[in-house]
Amino acid sequence: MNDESQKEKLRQHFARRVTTQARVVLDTWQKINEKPETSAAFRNDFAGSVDKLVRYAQRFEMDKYTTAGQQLLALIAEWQADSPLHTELHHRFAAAIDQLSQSTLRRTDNASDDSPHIYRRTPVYIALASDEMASRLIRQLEFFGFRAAAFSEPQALIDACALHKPETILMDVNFSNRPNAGITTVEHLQERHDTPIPIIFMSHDDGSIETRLRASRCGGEEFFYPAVDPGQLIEKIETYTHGNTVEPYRVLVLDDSRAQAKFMETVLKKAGMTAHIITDPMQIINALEEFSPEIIILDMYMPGCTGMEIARVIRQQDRFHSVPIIYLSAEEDVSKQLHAMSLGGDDFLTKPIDPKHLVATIHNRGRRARSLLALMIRDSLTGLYNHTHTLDLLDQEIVRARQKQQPLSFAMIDIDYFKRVNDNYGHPIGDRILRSLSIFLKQRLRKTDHVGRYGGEEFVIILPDTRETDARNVLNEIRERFAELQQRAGDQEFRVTFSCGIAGWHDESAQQLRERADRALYDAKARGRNCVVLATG
Ligand code: GH3
Ligand code: MG
Repeated sequence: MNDESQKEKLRQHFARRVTTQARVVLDTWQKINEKPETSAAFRNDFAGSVDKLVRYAQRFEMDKYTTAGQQLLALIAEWQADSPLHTELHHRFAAAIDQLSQSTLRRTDNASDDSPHIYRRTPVYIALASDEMASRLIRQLEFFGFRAAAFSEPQALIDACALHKPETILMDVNFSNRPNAGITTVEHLQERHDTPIPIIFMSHDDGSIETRLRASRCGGEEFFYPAVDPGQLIEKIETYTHGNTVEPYRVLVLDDSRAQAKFMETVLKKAGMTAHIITDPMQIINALEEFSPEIIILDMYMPGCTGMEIARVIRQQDRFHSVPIIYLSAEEDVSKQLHAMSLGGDDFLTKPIDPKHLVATIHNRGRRARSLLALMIRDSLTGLYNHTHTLDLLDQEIVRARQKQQPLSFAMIDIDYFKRVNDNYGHPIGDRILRSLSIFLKQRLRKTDHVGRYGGEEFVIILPDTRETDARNVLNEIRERFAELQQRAGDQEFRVTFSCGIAGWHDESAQQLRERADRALYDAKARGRNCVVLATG
């Protein structure tokens, strides 16, 4: 081994020590965070672990960790020994902890041998009248992998939004304990932003039409009255935070005029879409296969064939039966346009094309097509992939794993004693738990993992490029965290656990892989539930 590579090895060795220590800090924080009222007991442990982190990080010159650790030390100095952490300091800690966990995530991203990591999103701001409720919500949200921050004064919230625009704000109509101050604050706030921030309003005592109207006019997307249930709230927040991760639409354009095709390409790319251009109608079959468009734009008149004829051919393939087709032509005659639409088209745009009109049409068609597709492949209760689609995905991932010579893991999850949950608290609460587990899984797995609802209270996860031992570690972590969640039914609280079986793919058929995971799940149940078991052989 030469000098350089030896040095690099040493560096990596020490780097791992620092990241391991950072995880110890994060774990200790977790204990404090879960139960602030008993946090005094953990103060010294926490201080000790942060101190060690700073010393390691300084020694090995890992600046991000040093800075994050020093920030924490400064806050610990403000935290009186033997007393619980108060709310304001708790928030400041949460921000510093967040920085630290970001650093550990970044390391994980680079390291090739690390297991999947948690995704953090842009923040959710909480502006309520009650501080106590705000910190309870933040803890819940953190469990689901959201970053949340609470505010108690309008100006602080407005400043924070200017600095870092949140994905959504949960706003009490009586924010900061003044009647309607929440609405007034939002009205001010929205004036400063080009695109409005989606707001979730809540009110304990005012559900009148006047208040609801005002809230809705300033960007209120939801209005919770009289009470807000944390479970429902998290579902709503999940919908607004999803909006930002919309994949660009894949648009196929067939136009024999190269200039026109280029023009369309520029407009579409500018609007953030992925465009694929062909000028020869005979290329259409190839393009469909390779590009797999979500929307197709066809010129009406081309040498050799018409757009309508091409549309007919496209529609003859099952896979493209519902892909929207938009015609382009100079045709002003409405009856001819109608005729074209009856032959499998969905819309008509006349040349010269107005870019704004083009983009709006594609957005409308694309959104509808996606939501129809979602109905076909997703389970309506949880929004996860349904049974059939999950099986399709598993087949695809096995092909890919074989081609790329990569590992692949398959996990099956089944909620423990779920029948009792339904019996004790009712079916709607059971449904809520299914949704909560599905959000929990989606938040904590990588984007490339597929989560499906296999049946009733059974879920499956496909983890591409993941060894079974890594998959086990990830799911075990998720299992522990999920079991800690307080579930609620009215004023009763209870916990729910799940069992999980995992099989790594060993060059076998999808069915064999599923059977092995299923047997491992059965073993997990037999071993007393609330555990993760790896399949054998
Ligand atoms: P085990 O730990 O052995 O898995 O026990 P269990 O009670 O979870 O298993 P069992 O298979 O006996 O019961 C599953 C229950 O899940 C029965 C069914 O009523 C419930 N269930 C299935 N689908 C849904 C659903 O969509 N919503 C609700 N609320 N309950 C469901
Ligand atoms: Mg069960």
